[in-house]
Amino acid sequence: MVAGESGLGKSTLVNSLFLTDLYKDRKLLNAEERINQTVEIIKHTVDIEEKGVKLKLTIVDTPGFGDAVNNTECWKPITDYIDQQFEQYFRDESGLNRKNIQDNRVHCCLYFISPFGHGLRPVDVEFMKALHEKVNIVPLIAKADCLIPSEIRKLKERIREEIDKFGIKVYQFPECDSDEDEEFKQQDRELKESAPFAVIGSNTVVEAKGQRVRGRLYPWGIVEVENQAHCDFVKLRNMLIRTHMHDLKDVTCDVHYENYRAQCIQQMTSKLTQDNRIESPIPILPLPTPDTETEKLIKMKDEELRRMQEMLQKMQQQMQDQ
Ligand SMILES: Nc1nc2c(ncn2[C@@H]2O[C@H](COP(=O)(O)OP(=O)(O)O)[C@@H](O)[C@H]2O)c(=O)[nH]1
Ligand SMILES: [Mg+2]
Repeated sequence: MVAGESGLGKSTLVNSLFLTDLYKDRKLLNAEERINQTVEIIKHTVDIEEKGVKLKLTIVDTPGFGDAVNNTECWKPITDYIDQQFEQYFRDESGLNRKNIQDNRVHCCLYFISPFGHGLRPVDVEFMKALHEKVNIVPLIAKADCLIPSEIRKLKERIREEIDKFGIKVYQFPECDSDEDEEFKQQDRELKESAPFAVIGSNTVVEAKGQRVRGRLYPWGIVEVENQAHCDFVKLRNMLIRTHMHDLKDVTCDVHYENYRAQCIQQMTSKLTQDNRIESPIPILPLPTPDTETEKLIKMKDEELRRMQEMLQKMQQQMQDQ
């Protein structure tokens, strides 16, 4: 998932990251290839192949905030979306067809930070805090072509300090195994030192040194998206689809989803004990007399309780089995 202020290049980056896949059927990309403003949460599914392994990746593009005058709770649609995916998974997991669950949980959220400010803005802090218990946040410095290398270094440092200072829990790259080879360890070190990654997006192909590359053409030169001297795009892509995909999924499953599940179970249990229904048999209600609103409500409530009781029993059973 991508999130952050509107206009920071989220949609462009998503297209740059998975361009070959998103536009597989299109023949040529040209300068007019445009990205329109994103006005709602959009899901794209792409098939990618990594080292012979076929993967189905879902990309969630979000509208971004900042266009409205009032940005209070601008993260709400996004946290709601993440919760909905958890809820769906929770339902499926407690259902009968547990083997074929489609996992739509959000495993990573790329959070875009403006290159124009002096670090995090209050809205960035609030936004990330609203999300950090629910999803792996990977902060990014957007439009890194607007900054010179020393400015990027400073901004990265500043953001790292502020993330610490405000207690924002961004995704932590796991420790590298001590028995890995030296080259791998070096790459891992570089990856960690580069965070928050500074990225550049483009969906046009330009000619640089006789080669056609993804880049941005300025009157004074060309910025190449995949040139490691220009930005951290390649590091980010490798991290996402090669080196850390499994860890992102594991953390989502073991930490974020478990939190959600624990909360759900707690809520359900307290509701049931409150109503003192946990031990009581499921009441069989007489058929509702038509048009009585209260009876309808009671029936609905009972139906809900019955479902929760069932779910709870199933979960208790599952826990016992484990
Ligand atoms: N300078 C610069 N401009 C960019 C970059 N990525 C996107 N843009 C431009 O920024 C504008 C907004 O991009 P868009 O992807 O729609 O942003 P979104 O609202 O975050 O999805 C477009 O004109 C893009 O061409 C970048 O890395 N550097
Ligand atoms: Mg967009």
